[in-house]
Amino acid sequence: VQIEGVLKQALRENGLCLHYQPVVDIHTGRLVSVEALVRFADGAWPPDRFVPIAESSGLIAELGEWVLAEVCRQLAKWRREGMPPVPIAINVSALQFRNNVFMESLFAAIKAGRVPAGEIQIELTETAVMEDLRVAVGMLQRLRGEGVKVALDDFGTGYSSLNYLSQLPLDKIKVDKTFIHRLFTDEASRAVTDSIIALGRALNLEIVAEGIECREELAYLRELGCDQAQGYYLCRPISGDEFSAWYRRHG
Ligand code: G
Ligand code: G
Ligand code: NA
Ligand code: MN
Repeated sequence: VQIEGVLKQALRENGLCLHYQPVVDIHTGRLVSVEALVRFADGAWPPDRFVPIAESSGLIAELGEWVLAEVCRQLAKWRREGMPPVPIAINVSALQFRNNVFMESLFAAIKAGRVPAGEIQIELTETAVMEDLRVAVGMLQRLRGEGVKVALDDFGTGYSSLNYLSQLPLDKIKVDKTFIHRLFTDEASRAVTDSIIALGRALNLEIVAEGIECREELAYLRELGCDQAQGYYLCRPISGDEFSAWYRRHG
């Protein structure tokens, strides 16, 4: 509806911004990477409202270009400030992954030296890779070949079959936050979380728990053998400047 017009304007008039949410080593608390999360600068609409509209209206290509350019700009700014390199993970929707526009822009940016491949990571959902496994495997191999790490996001909410997971050249899986939220109230969520972690370990994948909101969740996941953690308890998504201050304090 009207979001489409507002988004189009925001894309042209610098009305969007990225927030960054740290992912830390669950044992040491040290920073591993940050996830980029797109926002309206004035907070007008949340991303779970406008990203789907960007997709249905065709603005997703432009949004993806903007996100990639902004990530490159931010990495360069942090580097100028003397910050040690921190990889930024970019969310890529199923549509963006399948229509290739974003992926080709990413490869072009790396090739042109606009960003070091090791400083970009990709987060994909199960739906993005499920539709055509053969094509997805090819794309993941290309990313891997460049040195771009790939995470399977919201893991456990899609059609996770052991068969496809073992065929995918992935680096990490992110246990969906809905399981983490129900860890101590729902036996089934705890069982699912336990088995996702066991599966990730068996396949030699890095395992990230997202949506951690309290100390008890963090401790439980550490005990279970999770590798990395992300969530409001550790740090909310914050601006690039706020993040460099956080990193200076936190290491
Ligand atoms: O930021 P928040 O936690 O509210 O994210 C809501 C949803 O929007 C998540 O599913 C997230 O993956 C998605 N999202 C956030 N930033 C981007 C982006 O830059 N590109 C795409 N495709 N999705 C994003
Ligand atoms: O789909 P994806 O996993 O990319 O979505 C990430 C979303 O999760 C973002 O909207 C982010 O703001 C949100 N998020 C990050 N940490 C927490 C948390 O601890 N609790 C909740 N409820 N949401 C979180
Ligand atoms: Na994500
Ligand atoms: Mn997620």
